[in-house]
Amino acid sequence: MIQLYHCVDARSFRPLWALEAAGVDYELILLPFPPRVRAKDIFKVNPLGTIPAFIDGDTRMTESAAIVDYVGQRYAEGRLSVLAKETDFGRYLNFLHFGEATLTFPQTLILRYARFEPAERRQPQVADDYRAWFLARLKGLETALDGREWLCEDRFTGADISVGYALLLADSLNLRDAFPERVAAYWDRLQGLSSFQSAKAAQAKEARAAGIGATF
Ligand SMILES: N[C@@H](CCC(=O)N[C@@H](CS)C(=O)NCC(=O)O)C(=O)O
Repeated sequence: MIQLYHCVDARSFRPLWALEAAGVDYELILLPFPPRVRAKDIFKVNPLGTIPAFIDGDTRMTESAAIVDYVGQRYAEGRLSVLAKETDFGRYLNFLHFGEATLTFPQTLILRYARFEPAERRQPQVADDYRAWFLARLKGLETALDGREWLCEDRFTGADISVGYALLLADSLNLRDAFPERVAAYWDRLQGLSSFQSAKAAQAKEARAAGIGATF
C-alpha cells in the first residue's frame, strides 16, 4: 500500500489531499515537526529528513507537487492531472510549480525568521520583506482566476492542490485578510471541497492518535 509520511499542515498535505481526491488507499504516517529532530527514523525513508516522503512500491518521492501529479496520472485517470493533449497542459504545469516555487518558498522564510528561530536569531525585516514578496506574487493568481472557478480545464486539478496548499499556509500565517478578492473566494471554494475536508479529517484522526499538535 502507498505510504505517506506527513506532518500536520506541512507541504505533505498536498499529496494527502491528492490521495483523498483520487480515492486511493494509503497509510498515513504522521510525524511531529520537524521530523529531522523529533522523528529521526524519517532518515531511513528520506535522506533529507523532510516531508513529504511518499512510497509506492519501488517509487520513492520527496517533492510534494510532483507527488500530486504522480497520484493524478497513475490513480485518477487524468481527472486530477491535465494531460499533454489537453488545452491547459502548459498552464497546469505552470501552476503546479508556481504553488511551490513561487508561493510557498517566500512563506518558509516568514516561518523561519518570524516563528521557528529562537528569539535572538529572529529577523523581523526578512519576515516583513517576504510577506510583501508573497502578497505581490498573489497578483498573478488573482489575474489567473479572472473568469475561472478553477485554474485549469474548468475542473479541480492538481494545480489547485498545489496553489491551494500555499493559501492554507498563508492562512495559518494570518495573511488571509490580505488576499485579493478572487483569491479569497477561491480559497473559500477549495476549503469547501470534500477532498480537502477528508484530508483534514484524516490528518486530525492520526494526529489525535499520535498525540501530535499543530505545526504552525
Ligand atoms: N520542495 C519540497 C520541500 C520539502 C520540505 O522542505 N518540507 C518541509 C515541511 S513543509 C520540511 O520537511 N521541513 C523540515 C525541515 O526542514 O527540517 C516539497 O515541495 O515537498
